[in-house]
Amino acid sequence: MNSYYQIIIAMTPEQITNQFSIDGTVATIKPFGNGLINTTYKVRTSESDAPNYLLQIINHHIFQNVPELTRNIERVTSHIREKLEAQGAGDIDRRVLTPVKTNDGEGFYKDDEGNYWRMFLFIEGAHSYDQLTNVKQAEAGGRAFGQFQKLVSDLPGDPLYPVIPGFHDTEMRIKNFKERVNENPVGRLEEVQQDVNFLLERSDEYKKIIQMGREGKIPQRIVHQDTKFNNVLLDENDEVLCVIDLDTVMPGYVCYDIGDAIRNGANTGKEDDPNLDNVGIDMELFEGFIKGFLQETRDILSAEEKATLAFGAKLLTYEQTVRFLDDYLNGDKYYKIEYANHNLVRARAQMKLLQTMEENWNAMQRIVEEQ
Ligand code: ADP
Ligand code: GN1
Ligand code: MG
Repeated sequence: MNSYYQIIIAMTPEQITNQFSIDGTVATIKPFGNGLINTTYKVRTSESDAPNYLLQIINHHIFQNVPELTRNIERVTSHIREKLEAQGAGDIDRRVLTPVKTNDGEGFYKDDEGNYWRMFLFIEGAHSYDQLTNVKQAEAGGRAFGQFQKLVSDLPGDPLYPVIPGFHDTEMRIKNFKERVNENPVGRLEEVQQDVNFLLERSDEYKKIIQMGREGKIPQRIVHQDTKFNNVLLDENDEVLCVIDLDTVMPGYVCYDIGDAIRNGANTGKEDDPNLDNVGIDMELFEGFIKGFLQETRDILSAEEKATLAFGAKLLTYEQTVRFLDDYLNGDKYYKIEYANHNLVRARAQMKLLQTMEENWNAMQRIVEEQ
């Protein structure tokens, strides 16, 4: 099987944009952003009064039910828009993603090669960062996902469709990982046996959240589930505009969102840092994320949920280590890679981050308790 991110595009970019109901004339279409899953382009129009657009190929190997995925995003974005309108908020086109329909009124266009395309209004004057540089940004990141949580907490109607079933179900991730280790499909196990042991020694500890959910101790909520800092758009003054990349918005537990935000954002190094000396939990950024998140969500979280927030950071870092190593053992099918052992470098950087969280565990818990 080929990798999930390899695509064949036979149509010209203009033939694609012609399928969508857009204003203005397309001037340029250029690759955009640093996502690991979808393929993204910025579409500029020539007229000064016509908007620019964001064009994406949805990775349908990963998101296998694109119609339901699209319906989730339509429900979530229109609910947020209605709430912002009711609150009298200004600048709404920059405060929530606006999906663009095809000429047939659909939310996506499927080409003859089987690629699923979609468009959003391009949010102007916004930027996202791959890495944070200060505590103000960490608080903004925490607030962004806290606000999102509040905005979607009263979404009416049926539960959202589980686009990737068990996305953060650690029990299932561990089960799949053990199977991959046993199968050793591309013969890479020997080289990573110590890393595998490190993860499996901890497997029971990280089943806790799924077990608490099953026992009814914490509620399922609508959560974002992919809370990387480059999925937050900020304005010129680094104030929050909105969160984007809504593909994984579905039922889950609240600690997933703050946990993944900290995993990604409160690291002194990069997610794929080859120099492990750079990698570690930055406790000031950790505190910033927790503070910003609780500012927005204090009133809606139960005491039990609040008590899971610091654990969420360890949990999502553990899970991400498992996911990167699993993909490495599987021959690099899921994540886009830039060089041969990129997934192994990523896994080891995440493992180092987890070790530093374990070392700082008491302080992490205290920070949450003091908020
Ligand atoms: P992926 O799932 O591959 O991460 P994203 O939806 O996050 O894809 O998009 C990739 C990048 O494009 C984001 O990190 C952000 O910088 C930028 N981006 C996404 N949507 C918009 C938008 N509507 N307006 C402006 N920039 C956007
Ligand atoms: C992927 O799409 P992107 O780059 O925001 C992944 C996340 C991982 C992240 C690691 C659908 O996020 O779960 O945490 O890479 N998204 C999916 O960088 O698997
Ligand atoms: Mg993204």
